[in-house]
Amino acid sequence: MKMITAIVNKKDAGDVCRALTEEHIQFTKMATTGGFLLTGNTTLLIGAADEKVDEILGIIRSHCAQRMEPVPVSPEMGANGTVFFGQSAEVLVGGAIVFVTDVQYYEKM
Ligand code: 2BA
Repeated sequence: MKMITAIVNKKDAGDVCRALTEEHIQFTKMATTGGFLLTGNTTLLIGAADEKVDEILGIIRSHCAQRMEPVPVSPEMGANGTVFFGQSAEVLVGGAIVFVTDVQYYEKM
């Protein structure tokens, strides 16, 4: 058995969750925050039989998109006391960040 931990852009999370449910794949959904951009994303925990992993990764892959997201910039004070925003930057986010780990033991109590 494997544990799939998928960090999904919140714009894609609804589609990914719907597609997993349609295929009767169980998951737990957590509201999480990216450490760099400090914006919300969704982390899915999916316990799955080894032979289901490729199918699940395919579902996640086909419902996630890569996007350029702005990096927040701090306002700066101009020489004449006016406040302005420095040059904005962007980073490429997602589609999804996925970790697949071995499950040593599983029991439904
Ligand atoms: P964030 O930490 O908010 O990062 C958003 C995007 O910012 C990242 O996209 C990456 O393109 C960029 N980025 C992150 N840290 C950076 C840094 N120190 N310098 C420059 N750019 C940086 P993704 O790589 O697609 O990651 C999307 C989200 O997935 C991340 O949101 C984080 O919540 C999670 N994540 C990514 N890699 C991870 C890892 N190794 N372990 C745990 N979570 C991870």
